[in-house]
Amino acid sequence: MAKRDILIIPDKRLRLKSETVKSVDKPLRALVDDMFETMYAAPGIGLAAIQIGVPQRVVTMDLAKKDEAPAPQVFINPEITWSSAEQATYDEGCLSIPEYYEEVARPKKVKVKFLDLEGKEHEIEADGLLATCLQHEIDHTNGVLFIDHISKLKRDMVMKKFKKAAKRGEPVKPGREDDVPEHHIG
Ligand code: K1U
Ligand code: ZN
Repeated sequence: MAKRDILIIPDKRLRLKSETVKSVDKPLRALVDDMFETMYAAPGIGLAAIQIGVPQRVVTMDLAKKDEAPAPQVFINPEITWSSAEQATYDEGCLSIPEYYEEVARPKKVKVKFLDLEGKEHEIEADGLLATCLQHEIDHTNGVLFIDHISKLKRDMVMKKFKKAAKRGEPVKPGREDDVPEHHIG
């Protein structure tokens, strides 16, 4: 197992459309192990393989709360087969856009088809944070970022800040304190 570096915007690889996984084999399981190590270390609740520079349609997730036992989940070739008309809003973050949070409206419920680590197909109906996180991660597999769902004005401001930091080789510092919602602090 190895912790990998997470790509940060404006890295162009984050805009790639990832490839369908052809075979659920040993190298794929090693990739999943590395993704979990990277996701837990970040820390994050989800990760798409492209965020560590691997353009394969693989997603890891763990939505367990701090006081709960770990609940790792893997989604290979995840695909949305149905979305509700009803929308829900969530204050989203992204490990590839550190320290930036913004409200995003997405379908409240989705059905998602995927393969597990044995190559077995499943279809689940997701609601709440699972629905939000699955849509966020499936977006990553298609080269879409959560800032693509916010206003152009806000997106341009974020991109400008990260491009400037990348040029200077600096990490991006959090902006105003009210950029980060209270439940994400501490
Ligand atoms: O894909 C990613 O960049 C990971 C991202 C997943 C996500 C968060 C919120 C809504 C949708 C998708 C993160 O994990 S950001 C970090 C985060 O939300 C978090 C980290 C530690 C504890 C609790 C939350
Ligand atoms: Zn993300």
